[in-house]
Amino acid sequence: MAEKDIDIYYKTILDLVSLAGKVVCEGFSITKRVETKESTADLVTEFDQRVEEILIKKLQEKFPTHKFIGEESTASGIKTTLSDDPTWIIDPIDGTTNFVHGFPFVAISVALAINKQVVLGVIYNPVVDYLYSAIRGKGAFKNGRPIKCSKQTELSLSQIIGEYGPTRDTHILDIKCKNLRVIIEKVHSIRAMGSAALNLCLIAEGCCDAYFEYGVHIWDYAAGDLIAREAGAYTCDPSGAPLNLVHRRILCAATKELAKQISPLLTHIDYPHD
Ligand code: 2AM
Ligand code: CA
Ligand code: CA
Ligand code: CA
Repeated sequence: MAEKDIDIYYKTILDLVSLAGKVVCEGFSITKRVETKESTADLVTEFDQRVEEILIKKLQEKFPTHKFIGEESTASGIKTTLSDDPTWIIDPIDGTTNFVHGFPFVAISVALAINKQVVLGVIYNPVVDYLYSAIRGKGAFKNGRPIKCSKQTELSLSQIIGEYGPTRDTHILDIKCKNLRVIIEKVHSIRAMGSAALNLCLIAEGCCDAYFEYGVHIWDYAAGDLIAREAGAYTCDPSGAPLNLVHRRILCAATKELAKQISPLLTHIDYPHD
C-alpha cells in the first residue's frame, strides 16, 4: 500500500470525524429517544445511526471499492469476518450509555484495515475535542502531539481499567465481577468509564496502565489497539495469545511484564459466536 494512499485515507477520515463530531455534539446535551438492543443496558439512539450513515456514505463516495464493518449496520448474532480488502471499521458512538446520560466520555472510532491489518486508527471525542490518531509505524498522537504509554511493570502500582459491559447475562456478569474482584486487591485502582476506544487511548497517553475486556467487538478496539501499540503499549488476547480482532476480547498493558501479571489472574470468557 503506497504511503500517499494512506495519507489520503488519513486526511479524508480526519475531515469526516470532525464533521461527524458536530452531529454527536448536537445530540450530546439534549434529551434523546433511546432504544434498547440486546439487553436493557444495550442502548442506541438516532445519533448513533446518523453518524454511521454519514461516515459510510461519504467514505463510499470517495473509495467505492472499500468495504465497511459498522456497529449499527451489522446484524447482531452474526460472526464478524475481516477480508483482505480495505475495510473501514466504524463505531459511530463508542460510549452510547455515556452519551445518553451526558457523561463526556464518548468517541467516534474509525480504523482502516488492509490485508487484515489495521493501518490507521482515529478516535475522536468531540465533546472535549480530543483527537487520538495513529498510522501504522508512525507513532500515536493526541491533537497532533506525540503520546506515549506509561512504563509501568508493577501490578501493585498500576491503575487498571476493567469494564462490566452491556451484558446482563448472570453467568458472564459473575465472571466479569470475579475478574475485577481478583484484580482490585492487587492494584492502586480500577476504573470503568464505558468506552473501550477511549480506554485504549487512556493507556496510550499514560494515565492508566492496563485495560482488559471481554465481549467487545472489532469496532470497539480496532482503532484503539493500533493507537495504544503505536504509543508503545502491548496488546494481546487476555489469555496471553496474540490479539485477534474478531475474538471479542482484549488485554492492553503499558508493558508486556504487566500483561503477564494480569493474564493468569483472569477467568477467561469465550465468544464462539458474535
Ligand atoms: P458502545 O457504547 O458502542 O455500545 C465498554 O464496556 C464497551 O461496551 C463500550 O465500548 C460500549 O460500546 C459497550 N457498552 C454498551 N453498553 C454499555 C454499558 N451499559 N456499560 C458499559 N459499556 C457498554
Ligand atoms: Ca452499542
Ligand atoms: Ca462500542
Ligand atoms: Ca457504538
